[in-house]
Amino acid sequence: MKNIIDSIKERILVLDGAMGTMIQARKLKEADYHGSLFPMGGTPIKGDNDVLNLTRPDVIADIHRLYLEAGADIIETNTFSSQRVSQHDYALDHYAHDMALEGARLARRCADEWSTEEKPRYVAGSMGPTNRTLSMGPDVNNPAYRDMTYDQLYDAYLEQASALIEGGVDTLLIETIFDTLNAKAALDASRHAMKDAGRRVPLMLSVTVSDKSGRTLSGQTLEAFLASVSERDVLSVGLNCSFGASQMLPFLRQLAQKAPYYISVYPNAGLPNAMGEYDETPDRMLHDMRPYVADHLVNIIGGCCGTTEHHIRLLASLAEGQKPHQPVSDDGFMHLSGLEPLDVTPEKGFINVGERCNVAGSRKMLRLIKEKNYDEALTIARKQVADGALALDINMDDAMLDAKEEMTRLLNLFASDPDTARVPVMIDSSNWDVIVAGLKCCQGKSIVNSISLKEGEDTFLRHAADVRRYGAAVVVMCFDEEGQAVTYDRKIAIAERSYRLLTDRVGLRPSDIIIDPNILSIATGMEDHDRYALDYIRATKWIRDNLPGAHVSGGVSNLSFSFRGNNYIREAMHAVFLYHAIHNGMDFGIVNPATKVTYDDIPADQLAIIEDAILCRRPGAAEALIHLAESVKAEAGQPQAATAEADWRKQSFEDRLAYALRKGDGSCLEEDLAEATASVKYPHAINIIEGPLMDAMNEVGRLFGEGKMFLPQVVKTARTMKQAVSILQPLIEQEKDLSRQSAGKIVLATVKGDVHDIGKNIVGVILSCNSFEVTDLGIMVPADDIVRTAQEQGADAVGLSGLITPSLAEMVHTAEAMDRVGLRIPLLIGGAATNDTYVALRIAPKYGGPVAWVKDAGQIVGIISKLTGKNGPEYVAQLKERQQQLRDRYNQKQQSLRGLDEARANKPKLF
Ligand code: THG
Repeated sequence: MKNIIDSIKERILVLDGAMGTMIQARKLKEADYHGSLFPMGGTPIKGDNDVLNLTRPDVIADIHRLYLEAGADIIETNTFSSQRVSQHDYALDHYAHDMALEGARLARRCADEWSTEEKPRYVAGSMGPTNRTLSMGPDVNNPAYRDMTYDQLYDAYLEQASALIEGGVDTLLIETIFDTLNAKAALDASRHAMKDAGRRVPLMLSVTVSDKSGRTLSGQTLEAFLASVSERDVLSVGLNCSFGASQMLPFLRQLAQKAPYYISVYPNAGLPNAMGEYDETPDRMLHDMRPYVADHLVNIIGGCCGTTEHHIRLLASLAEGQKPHQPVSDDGFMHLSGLEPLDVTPEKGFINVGERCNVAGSRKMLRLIKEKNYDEALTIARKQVADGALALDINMDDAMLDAKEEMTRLLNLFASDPDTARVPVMIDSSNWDVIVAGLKCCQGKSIVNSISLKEGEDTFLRHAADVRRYGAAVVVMCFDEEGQAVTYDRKIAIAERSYRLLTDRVGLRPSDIIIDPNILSIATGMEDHDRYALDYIRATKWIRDNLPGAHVSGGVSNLSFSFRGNNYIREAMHAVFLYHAIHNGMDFGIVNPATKVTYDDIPADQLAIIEDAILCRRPGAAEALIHLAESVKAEAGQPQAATAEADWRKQSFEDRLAYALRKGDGSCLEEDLAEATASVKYPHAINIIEGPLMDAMNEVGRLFGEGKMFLPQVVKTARTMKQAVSILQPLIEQEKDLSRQSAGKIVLATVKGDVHDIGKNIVGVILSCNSFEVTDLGIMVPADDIVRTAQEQGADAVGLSGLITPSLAEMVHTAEAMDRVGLRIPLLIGGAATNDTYVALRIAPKYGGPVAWVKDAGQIVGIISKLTGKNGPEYVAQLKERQQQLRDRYNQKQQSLRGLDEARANKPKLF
């Protein structure tokens, strides 16, 4: 029978629809999930869909059959969360393997029942992203913190992938990718599982874009994502979940234009409605999917959340006989990435890599890391990017530092700063463990700096295999068993030997190889060193002419070590050196991006002397350069011209505060807030929060809504807001009328399963400024903790926050828990996922006390005061009446829709 690779070449394949929402629709009970395998009691496991592979396989098989019957060529195993990381929430870590194995066997059996020679059916082993993200930490106050390591996730995925392969899947589908680093761990584990099992299956990747900017949750653009996974043997890439089909079209187009793979798409049944449900009809979805097929953008189509066998049946008819997408061919160029892509094409010219985050190359960096002043270390990285660095070299090698720990911390910290994380990193260490630790922190495609033949071929090949494993590019230093190459002949001999080993033995793509033929110091007083620069430049030309695809790099500042302290001469030498080296093919360089001297700036007489020394054009050239250096005054350290970046300092303090928040730059907050508090416009510190700071936050909200900012940027903004508030806090305390009593006690929490707390933090601040005593339980708070705290504190109200759709269900759950213990205090609901229809329909009926929806932070004080004030009962009655109206209206609408559906169903068929 044809395998999936044969079939995908011939026609558009149909993937099945949603599993999760199909299971939900069956309204299974807690007991169904337990079956006879797990005794009732203990942690509730209702909602852990994958457990049904073990306890209700009949239900899962039923759904598989519906999809097969509807015409699906590929069915997905019910194993989206069958790994230890996700199962930990249900205390079922130890069953993860069995869930995956049974899930695969079940799907295999069903597919085989339906498979025929003409229409073979395939099984895709579903691997979801887990409930944690490696590229972003959950702690707003400690951006370098992560709640999971790469290795932990890798182990979990290895167990899952091995079980899926054992269960007989035809392909592994790494899906709903919201963080490329999670996906890289899944790819890494999948390949190892295949090797262990001795059976290779193709890999399918499916990304979910989380906002209108078309980026992943962790902030990567789709092109950056493609660069990150380019080194892998991938069958298809595509998009799933995200939004409905029509909104996904432009993003899928981008992928189809760039990706040298087959293309898949399986959208949700529209956008979630007020109830968090998906209700786009099959007809509507069919209509929205037409352009994908008509424009030949896809090879695999199917459905995600909310789709049913009815959707799939129509998609199968849509795909029938249509011409599939023809993947674009690989352009053969190097593609690096951070949050954004860096395409190393000939037009790019020269890639300057910032050298300043190197403890061995900067006294300041060393001091900052030793003092654990990471914030300032980050400002050095930011400045280099602002100065135009296209990538950043990072080196933590110092005898007094734990280089592995510092590399991990710094890369995680940099990853949390969207301006810095935009560019790829070059992980620089002479200790291999440090490099591997660094690679495990990067969602982008990074550069390893470096490997060499210094310790012989075995080590070289082992390191190179790691480079490939983690999907990086690599710098190869021209060293071999005999040491560093200083002459032209040895440089090119080692370059060639390294290149052959990497391309022939390791299978690296030539474009991922960067040769470094060693930039060594000239004019040191030793005649042997006179030819160093010239030999580097000649070797560069040879490499570019003879090793196709390979790039050439070097550490430029090495050249001028003997002129330390004389920055003018150093910079002039670098400019001249680069001028010639770039002409001869050098296309990467580790440099100080803030360099001010350019080739054209150098007076002719000086230029002649410097050029003579670098190109070794005449005897005595080095001496002449040393002489020149002594005669020119060191002009280093001149104040920098005001850059555009600095212009914002000239604006009003309101504009400066707005800028600081928008950029997430807290460096001038102290100064600007001092000015604001001294101004008569804002008599009280709280007025600054309620005025310019809230305005700026709203602006950020608007930009986010329009897709002009993406989530990591918003998180940074929130961090800056927090910083501003903590600067103002002492003043606010002072200004509080001391005789005034507490206005009430409020317990706040972001519900379980959700890590977002930007809005909630602002609510907390506003409440405390208005004399409420706030207990903020933080993020991911289980219902029981919220209930207990509210009881212990005798709280006057509880506020729940959530940004993602699943938080809605968790809020209902929390309301029920509050009701059970007899709480009747007001319950306030807020956050981007919420709306008043949902509150009225699903939350309010579950709780005996008043439940109010808080549209945004600005409303909080008004609503609480009304609820708890002297006309409280009246307000509550109004609130309840309004909620009843909302319920009535909703039910009426549903009824009329149902009527329509029935009318449609009964309509006699005319043709
Ligand atoms: N090839 C590759 N990687 C490299 C190098 C190379 N990594 C490190 C180094 N060489 C490139 N980086 C630097 C960084 C700083 C300096 C030189 C090279 C430098 N620093 C000032 C000095 O030492 O005088 C420090 C001044 C200060 O403390 O601020 O010159 O060749 N693959």
